[in-house]
Amino acid sequence: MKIRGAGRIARAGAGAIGSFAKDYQGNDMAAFLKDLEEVKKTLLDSRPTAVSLWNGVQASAKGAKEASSVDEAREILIRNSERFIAESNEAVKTIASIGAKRIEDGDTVMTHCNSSVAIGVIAEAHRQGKDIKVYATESRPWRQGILTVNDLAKEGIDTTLIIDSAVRLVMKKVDKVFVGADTITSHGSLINKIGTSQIALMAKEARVQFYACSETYKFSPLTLGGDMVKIEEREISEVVRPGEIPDSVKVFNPVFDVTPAEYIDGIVTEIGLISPGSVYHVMERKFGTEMMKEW
Ligand code: RI2
Repeated sequence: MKIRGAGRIARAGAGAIGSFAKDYQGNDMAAFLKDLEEVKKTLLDSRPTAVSLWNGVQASAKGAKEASSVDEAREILIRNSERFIAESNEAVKTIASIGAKRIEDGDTVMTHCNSSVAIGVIAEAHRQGKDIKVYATESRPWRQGILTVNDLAKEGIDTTLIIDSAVRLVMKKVDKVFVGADTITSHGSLINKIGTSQIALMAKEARVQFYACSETYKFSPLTLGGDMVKIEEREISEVVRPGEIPDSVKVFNPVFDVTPAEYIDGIVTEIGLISPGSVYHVMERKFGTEMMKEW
């Protein structure tokens, strides 16, 4: 939780592979590959839900096995990692400019949790001179909404913080919802911070457009192979203080939820605004049919 946001987590994972390669001492290829596998496992086990981490780590580690020496493998990994980080930062900027076009002068926008990509879209619309208002949810239990309202206020955007349970009441005033993504599945569902699916449901009921802002490395090729996305559960101490409730009461603290494709009007990516139904085709192009078969 020191690093928050699926994009930042992916860049940190890629950077860690790069650092491992830079610092590695030794010339034995078999030992290098074994150590690399251990590093990958440690990184991937740290956050199970966001596939961005998986994609960032895999993209950075790609080609190591084919190298003819440890030095060559280290160079490949360092290059991969730098490329992933640069492309990831670039994608955030491109999404901001594409997504901002969906926001019109006078719009009221809602966002949830703390997504640097969704904030980028909203901030870009504001920079373009559009007069916009934003409602941002508190996002219990970690209250990342506090980060969001600080980010938006710094940009000079008219921002209102609401508690999560005020979403339905406020939805009447909202024109569009923009949220981030931790993972997008092969059938176009969105996995994002807990509460996102309720917001999408309320947006649909109120005929409010709902957009997910997601770099394509948040698309999960693993889901194409039938894998389920593991929803991270966290400590009950995030929800209640010690002694506050009897021991017999269970606490369930899931961190993410699933928004089905039919609640999503569009996914704003660095390759354009796409429908949830076209996720498969993007995956096919990005990851390659052969590679996808292996997964
Ligand atoms: P960016 C965050 O969760 C939120 O769910 C947010 O929507 C998503 O990551 C994407 O964030 P967490 O991974 O990449 O911090 O848009 O728990 O910053």
